[in-house]
Amino acid sequence: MNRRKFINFAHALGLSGWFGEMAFAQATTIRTRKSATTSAAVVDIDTLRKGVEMLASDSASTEYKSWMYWANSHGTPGTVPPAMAKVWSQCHHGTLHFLTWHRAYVFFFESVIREITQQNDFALPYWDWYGSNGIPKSFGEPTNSGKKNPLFHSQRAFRSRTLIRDSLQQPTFEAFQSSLEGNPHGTVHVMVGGEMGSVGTSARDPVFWAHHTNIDRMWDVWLAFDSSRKNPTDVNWLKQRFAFDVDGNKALVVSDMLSSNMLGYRYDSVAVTGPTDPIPPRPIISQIVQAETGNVSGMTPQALATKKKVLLSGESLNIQFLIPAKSKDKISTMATAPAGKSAQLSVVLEGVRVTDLGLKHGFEYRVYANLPKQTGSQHQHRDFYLGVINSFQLGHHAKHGTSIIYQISPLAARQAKNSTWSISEVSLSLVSDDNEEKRPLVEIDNVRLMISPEPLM
Ligand SMILES: [Cu+2]
Repeated sequence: MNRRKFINFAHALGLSGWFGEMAFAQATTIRTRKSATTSAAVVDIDTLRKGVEMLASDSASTEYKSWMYWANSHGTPGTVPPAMAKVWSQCHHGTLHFLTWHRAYVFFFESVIREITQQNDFALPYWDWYGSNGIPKSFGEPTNSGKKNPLFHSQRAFRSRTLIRDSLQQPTFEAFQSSLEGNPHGTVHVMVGGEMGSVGTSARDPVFWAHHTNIDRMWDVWLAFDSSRKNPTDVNWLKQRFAFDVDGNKALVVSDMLSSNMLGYRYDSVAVTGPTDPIPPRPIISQIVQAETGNVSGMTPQALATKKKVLLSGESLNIQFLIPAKSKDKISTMATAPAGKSAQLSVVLEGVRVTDLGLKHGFEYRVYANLPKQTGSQHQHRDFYLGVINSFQLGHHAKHGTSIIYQISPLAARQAKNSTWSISEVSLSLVSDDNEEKRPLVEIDNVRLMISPEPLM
């Protein structure tokens, strides 16, 4: 029962004033979700071990209290039987409900563990990937006190990758959420690899729950940063309801989950620690394209340059669009004007497809605009960072190809002001931490430098 409902209930019973408040304080337990690597989390980790084992012992995946029911609720690699259509393969990715759906999902899973283990104080431990190195031991070791560790998963191919904190600097919920979903969220999925590395199987790996509990924590971290941070107020967003059982009784409405407190839990910390994001050097391998800027008006969307057939391996790649000297002023005015005031500059990746090897191997590129050849202390990561492309988010577009659009203008305006952009070129850097892999992981039909009267997305 949440606070608002209790207070209404108290009023109905004729309870009011301090008595209602006191009864509320006693009736509601706020449980604490703890970092998995702290000693405070030991009891919860033991409970989770027991719970996972109990869920796994029920082999009927259509049972609410079975391991595969919860894994399938997130995603399945195969087709969903009609009877389960409302509850399986429900995860929201790339939508405005990435954080909300996953908050509800984690909440109901946590309640199931609490119920079957009868540990009323249980709260899910989280994996603080910013503050700690690698998978927490409690999830990463095959055995625990001489017995098989239910939180371990043998199909992991853990590879370390760079975690970006820029999402936490985004001023709006929408921008925060979409940035967070790429990196760190998708990055950690790819980093763990194995079943965690693709949407259809990720929740089969127990570390999924510690990962998504920390993603949920990031929502609290973002809100706690300062009072200007606000959740959306859109009515349709607020009234969205997510159900997790076939009868639709285990359900939550977004307006009832706007803070973790509303759902009866808190986090032991909303601080983010760990090193800040490094600005990578501009990749050494460069593909150069001459831009055609002859009759650029900016009145209709227009490609200034196209690089055809780009193959991405694990090596970092820079694509350089050269701007002819005579057009520098014109392009610079267009690219650095505020949105709505002049034309906007974008880079569009068309026909992005993952190769079979890319699907199997996993990949991530951090995408930057106009990376300087040498970085200095005056540079900030967010002045160059556009986002990430990784196999977790691209996995389901693997075969048919998809388009990705990056707005260059807002960054270019800041870069021009800081004199880090020379305007004789626009460059797109795809930075990978996997330089050993030389075979193609991703194919792109066209990489275009576009100018248009409005932002393309
Ligand atoms: Cu996820």
